Amino acid sequence: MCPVFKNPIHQHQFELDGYIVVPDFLLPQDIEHLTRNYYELKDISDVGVGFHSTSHSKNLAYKRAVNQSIQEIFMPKAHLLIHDYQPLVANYTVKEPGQASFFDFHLDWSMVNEREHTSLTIWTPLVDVNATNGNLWVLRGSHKLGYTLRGGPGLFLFASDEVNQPLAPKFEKVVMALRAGTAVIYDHRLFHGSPPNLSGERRLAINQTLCPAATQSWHYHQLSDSLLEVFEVDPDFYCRYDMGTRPSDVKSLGTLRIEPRFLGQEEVNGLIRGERVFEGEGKIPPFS
Ligand SMILES: O=C(O)CCC(=O)C(=O)O
Repeated sequence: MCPVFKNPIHQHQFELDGYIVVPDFLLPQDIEHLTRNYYELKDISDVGVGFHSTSHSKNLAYKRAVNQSIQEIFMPKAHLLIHDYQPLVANYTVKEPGQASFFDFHLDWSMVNEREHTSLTIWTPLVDVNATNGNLWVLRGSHKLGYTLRGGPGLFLFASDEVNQPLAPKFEKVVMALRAGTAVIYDHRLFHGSPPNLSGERRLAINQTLCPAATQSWHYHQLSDSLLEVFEVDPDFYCRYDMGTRPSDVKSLGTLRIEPRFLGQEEVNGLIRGERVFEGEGKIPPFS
């Protein structure tokens, strides 16, 4: 696979751990702008409870406006760090105060053919985050678990034969305490999650997803326990798509028969081997 990062230290860390941490990815004025933007664009159909993301909205114009306004800020900064990658979709992830904002360990959708390419997310909180207000957790090194396929409806997680079962506790859970504007850039094969926001304030963060520039994005849709359909999708698909439905306005590449081997939450959580808090130690200079 082609290297993702321009800086070999970033690349080495990314290959080893499945993520890197970039302090000061956003400047204070970016944080202020993106926070104001969330409230100015705010969609009235936004569910507004527990954990919610602007990607859950049914309002296409709203999703496109969110996407564009985030990409304008994120992509020039991403290009300083990352080789030739294109934006797929960007959204705000929001945790309202309360237990319902818990988002347990999971994997994001596959967005490319992961046999050949690496897609990723730049996750950046717009407020300081810690164990109380819904910071990010990652399972360090879990991008090496083996080949999986992920997609909709919901967040299905199919594990190939390369993923030995039963799963053993072998990955360290890293609990990130981060300043606002710090980016966690993670491989889409990396398990991550976030605890509930038990503070009294809303927690805002941003997800920007990317894939290599010359690469076709794919979306996997589950038709039955043993059948997936694969679609070639353009970046705007991720705004247009009516979640939960079979994609209708993109090219189908055909179906893929699989031996049902789905990983449940209990098995995923069984991968955790201990816990460590990351508070910025060993951080890598941002744009060197
Ligand atoms: O914003 C968060 O707390 C986590 C978001 C997340 O894990 C996701 O959108 O996949």
